[in-house]
Amino acid sequence: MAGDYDASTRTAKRTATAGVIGWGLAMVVLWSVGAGVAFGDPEIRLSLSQYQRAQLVTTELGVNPATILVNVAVMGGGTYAWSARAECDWLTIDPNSGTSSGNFNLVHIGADVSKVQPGGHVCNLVYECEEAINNPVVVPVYLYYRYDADGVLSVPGEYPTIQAAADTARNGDVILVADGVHASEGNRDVVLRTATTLRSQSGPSRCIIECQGDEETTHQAFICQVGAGSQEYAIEGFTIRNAFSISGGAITCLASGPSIRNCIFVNNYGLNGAAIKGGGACAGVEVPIQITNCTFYGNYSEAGASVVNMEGHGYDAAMLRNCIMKGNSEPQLRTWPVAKCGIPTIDVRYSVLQSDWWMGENNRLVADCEPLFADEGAGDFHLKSQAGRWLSDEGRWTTDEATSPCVDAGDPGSPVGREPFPNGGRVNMGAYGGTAEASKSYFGGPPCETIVAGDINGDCRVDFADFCILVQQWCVDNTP
Ligand SMILES: [Ca+2]
Ligand SMILES: [Ca+2]
Ligand SMILES: [Ca+2]
Repeated sequence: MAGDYDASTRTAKRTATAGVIGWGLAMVVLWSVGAGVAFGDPEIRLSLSQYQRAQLVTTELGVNPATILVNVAVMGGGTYAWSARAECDWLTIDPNSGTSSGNFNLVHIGADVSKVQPGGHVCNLVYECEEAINNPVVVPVYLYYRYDADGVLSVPGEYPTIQAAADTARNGDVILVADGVHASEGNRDVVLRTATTLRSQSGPSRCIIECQGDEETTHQAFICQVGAGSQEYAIEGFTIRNAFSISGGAITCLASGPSIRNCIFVNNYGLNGAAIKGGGACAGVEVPIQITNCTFYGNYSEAGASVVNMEGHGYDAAMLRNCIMKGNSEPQLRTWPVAKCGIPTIDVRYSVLQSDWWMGENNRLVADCEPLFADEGAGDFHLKSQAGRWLSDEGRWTTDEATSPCVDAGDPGSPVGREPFPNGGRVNMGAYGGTAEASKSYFGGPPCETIVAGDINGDCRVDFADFCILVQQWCVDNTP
């Protein structure tokens, strides 16, 4: 820190007074003499500037971080008293006053973590000297209070908010979010700067990011600023609703390609892209945004796309698999050419769309493939099934009079995951596909009472259909 003194305020003040008495010219002469003795107006000097991040870091619960040292002096040819104070209660300053005749005083800056919760914090440190022309000098001090032993940052168990966890997370960490409707500051407009997987505790029916955005106060859910070349990371198992944004979407990916899995996007609004928006720098993004088993319902964009809007993302921009889109404004998908970046691509497979504007491989239309949600008006996007549908509120299975065509209609190459038996040996489309809440496969009768070895799809027979699944998955190894 030492050796780099804050010259910015000095320059500004000098410019302001230079015209009055030719002070500027006089100073040039004095400085060029280089006598090493300070003349003129007294001035606070620090070995720290607002352009250097003063960081305090601790990784254990209740343990204060090591202090950092800051030199403070008052230059000006006399002896002056200075004092320092914090604009918060956790920042400690020792000593917090002194006198300087141009000599530097050493000050220890620290944090009392008993006054804060784990997470990221910032506090202004204010140095004052009444006679100084640059009084007061204010510098921000950052505190990273990371408490974690296992790489899983629990919200709110260990960190009060998702943002607090994200502020101290490292690449490869998991932020685990407890069930509930998360509507408060710190749980929306969350900026992710590290390749950290954000996961709900028990899926999208129980973990809701309620953005509560409107024209007056815009809010998004997550803004990914992880950067190019970062390792893989994911956003998994959330319902994200009621975002309202002008330039972004419910999830905005700035030069950043997360995997977005098992999420439900409901009633999000964005002027230039509603649910997911990709964009930012066009170079160096080698990882596309991978959107797998997501459900999009009732999202609306005026000038962009309601589901995925890509701008200048370079490379293969977005890949959708096993998704269901219904009741969104047109267009649902859109790419925008950007100078120098070319036109980004969106690749959609094994998904249900509501118009044929973007029909690709193995996609189907809502018109001939009505997804049969349990109760879309009430926000229940489990698929109807005669063999079994999970009732999240009651914690039990029920059956319907019809079975959704989205059951067992996902990519045969996608893992079936934790889908309960009978699962058809094939993943379902939509947000519950591949999870323990996936609707069961119906084969014209009640599920068989005993599981027969070799009956992969669960239709109670061992036949060629099972053999086909076996062949398709032959030698696939999903060992973590
Ligand atoms: Ca932990
Ligand atoms: Ca299935
Ligand atoms: Ca079978």
